[in-house]
Amino acid sequence: MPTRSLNINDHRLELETGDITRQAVDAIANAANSALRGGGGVDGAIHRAAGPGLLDELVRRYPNGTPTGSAVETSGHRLAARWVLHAVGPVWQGGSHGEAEQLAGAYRACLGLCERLGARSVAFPAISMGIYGYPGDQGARIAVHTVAEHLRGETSLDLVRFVLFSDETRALFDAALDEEAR
Ligand code: AR6
Repeated sequence: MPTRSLNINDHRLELETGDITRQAVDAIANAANSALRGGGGVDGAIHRAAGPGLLDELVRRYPNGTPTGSAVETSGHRLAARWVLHAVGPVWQGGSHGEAEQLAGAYRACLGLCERLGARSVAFPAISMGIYGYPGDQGARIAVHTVAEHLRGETSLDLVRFVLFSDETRALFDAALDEEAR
């Protein structure tokens, strides 16, 4: 599927189908867990591509991990990206346990790190929408809306790209972008 984009105040919000570990952007976000010690899904793929230095840095800098709804940064090690933003989305528990606010918080924490680091471009996976079981339509809507709101404000970011791993997930983000552009 071709890349799609929406311009917001001269900043670009893009949707792409692919593998986030191959992105040549300033920062890529990781869908991590609170322990920050690696895992499956996109977390496993990022650790494999970055090499063992990534886990070493996490252990050294974040011995206690980070709470759900927050994010921390490391360098990109062997990745093309300069930074990895390790975001912890919520495990879906039915929707009445603060999941929506935690998911938005995970995206916002990464966007805040980008501002602090001076990143001009960042790529996100569909946080919580795999192993953590977040319903796709709601998860995509929160992701796109949280980023769009951020790009409407003061920002150092020129580009925010969602890199979706399957056509199914991509379709959910396409629908969310349609809604946001209305
Ligand atoms: N590039 C882009 N997206 C990917 C890639 C990739 N290389 N690989 C998978 N995805 P998940 P979660 C998609 O399960 O739901 C780990 O064990 C995937 O298809 O990776 O937040 C962590 O350590 C899905 O759409 O993350 C945590 O314990 C999306 O990335 C837990 O999983 C997120 O799926 C986090 O679960």
